[in-house]
Amino acid sequence: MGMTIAQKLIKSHLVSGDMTAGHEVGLKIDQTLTQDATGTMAYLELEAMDIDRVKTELSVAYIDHNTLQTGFENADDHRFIQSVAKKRGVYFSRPGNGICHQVHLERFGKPGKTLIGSDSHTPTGGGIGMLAMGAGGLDVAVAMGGGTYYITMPKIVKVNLTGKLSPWVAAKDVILEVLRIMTVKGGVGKIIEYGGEGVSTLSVPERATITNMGAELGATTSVFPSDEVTKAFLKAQGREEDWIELKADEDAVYDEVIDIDLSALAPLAAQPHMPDRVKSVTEIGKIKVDQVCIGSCTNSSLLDMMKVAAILKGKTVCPSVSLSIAPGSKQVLNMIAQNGALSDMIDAGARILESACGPCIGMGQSPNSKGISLRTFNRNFEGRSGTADAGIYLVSPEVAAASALTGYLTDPRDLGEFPEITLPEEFIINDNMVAVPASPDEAKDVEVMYGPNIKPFPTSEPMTEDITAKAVLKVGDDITTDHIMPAGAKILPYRSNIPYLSQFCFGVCDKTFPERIKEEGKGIIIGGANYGQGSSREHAALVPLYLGVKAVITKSFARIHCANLINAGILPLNFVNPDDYDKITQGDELSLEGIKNAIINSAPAVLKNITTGESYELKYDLSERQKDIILAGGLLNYTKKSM
Ligand code: MIC
Ligand code: SF4
Repeated sequence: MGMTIAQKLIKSHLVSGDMTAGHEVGLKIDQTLTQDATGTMAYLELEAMDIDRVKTELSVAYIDHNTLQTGFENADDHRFIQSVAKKRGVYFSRPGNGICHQVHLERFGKPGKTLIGSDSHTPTGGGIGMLAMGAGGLDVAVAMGGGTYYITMPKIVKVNLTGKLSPWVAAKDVILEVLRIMTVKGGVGKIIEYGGEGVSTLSVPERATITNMGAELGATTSVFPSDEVTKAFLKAQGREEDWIELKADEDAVYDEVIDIDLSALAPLAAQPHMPDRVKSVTEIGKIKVDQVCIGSCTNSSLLDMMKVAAILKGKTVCPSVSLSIAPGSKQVLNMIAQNGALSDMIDAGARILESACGPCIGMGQSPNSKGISLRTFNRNFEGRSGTADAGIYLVSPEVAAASALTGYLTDPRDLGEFPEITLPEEFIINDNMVAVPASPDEAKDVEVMYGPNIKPFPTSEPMTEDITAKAVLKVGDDITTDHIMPAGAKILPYRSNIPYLSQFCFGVCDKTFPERIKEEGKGIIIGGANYGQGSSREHAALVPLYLGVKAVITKSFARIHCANLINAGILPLNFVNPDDYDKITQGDELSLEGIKNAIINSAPAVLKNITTGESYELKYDLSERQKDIILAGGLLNYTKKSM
């Protein structure tokens, strides 16, 4: 039987397990990336594992998230990461060099390779035929040390593309359409593989927009074939030798097929506060806009910037709109500086930001009260922008630029003739902002620099026989990691200080949560479906661990967060009967009697509600390896034990 691209990538990196959907497979990881907001933890973990030199083919540490330096904290973290990187054999992409996913695609990614990154948008690399996945920092640290990365063998969904995008319709509209069809829960346990004759009409940056935002489907990753288009892109990056061809076999069998006719798509937007609340721009209508932000790892390529500049050229941003633009990398910024496109943006009144995540993670540019902000980003979760009552719409660069000019949500097709942009045959290549690590000899003398804000991460204990605790918090469906552990300019500088961060845990849902659980000393969280969607931040598990969360019981989990809970030694459980969720009230006294033995013996788990006298059947989806991790009290304890 023929194979899909995803199956070929998995097979060529398979270390353990069989490739039956639902079974655990262990994969060899060729490349890793970290960013600074998750990187401090990842490198603290690497240090704790006492790994001398990384063992991957390539590991890169990027500084792109915490670049607003309003105190010493972020700069100290950057210095810490730079020093560990130098010592342990990791390339270091300095602040200013760009957003990790954009730079990695341009300069380092290779078709056919595996990549894990401590950032959920690592699947961007799927745009050039990599098996690229987001993971918790600890999993990335283990992979840097040469360890295996484990996933549940996903089902493979083919998105069959036909036709060609019409003028003013963008790659962003393709992924918004996939989100509309599949929803933010629809990709869990799946790899989304793009195929069909429409693929060849999409450039690499367009493919990368699509695989990037595939993270919002909850998918393990997304992948495109590596073809002549990929080859041309790598050649233009001076890396033709990195190209290999990668395509699905003619007789490959998929678990599901979704057909999308590119020619039939129209400009779309995701409405507040979920990336799958998608409607066409015309259906939503001409809502007044206060702010437009263009950039992020989804839409900050040279192609995107050139389109935006062409739309803005010779015009003025509407007086009631603030337009900010962050080109995705130094390469992009430098190229638009040299070809004059930057000047067109500046002339129109755009506020040019550094090449970093910026407003996407709430690092500045929070909208006004009740503000409407159109963003070319990938997430519009409540509160993420830094303004609690703002409404964020996710759109293409075309819709964003057109709306910045008119002051209301605008279908760019109203603008008239579409500016045809073609990618250059050669990009400007200058990797001078990537610091090469010290040689093993020199590394001995490199001192790792810790700042006073870097606190040890919380320790966890081996699992107890029983767990008895209150349902200290009950939340609904689609709880994101931005609910559990918010980001933003005020909180992000404390990513290496778990005790400080803990004051903000679940701040979006219930500001009293940290105080209440501290009073109890421990607790169980009750959640709905798709609990923990969004970011890879292991802080969303480490902070609850620090506060005393022992178990999280939900209707279902998002992949990366569930792995992070297990790594932290917090037990993830699901209701066998989802209706039992309704029978638990926040504050109920709960008991998981004999849970340790149940796990050891693969016996059913039962939750007793001491307050109501009821019992509910629970299930857990843990491999033997994951059981051992939970029993040991987390991956760090488990790794130390097995060393
Ligand atoms: C995000 O887009 O939510 C982030 C910020 O990039 C996160 C990582 C983090 O929280 O540091 C992600 O996507 O994993
Ligand atoms: Fe950065 Fe936003 Fe991309 Fe996350 S989604 S990596 S915050 S640009």
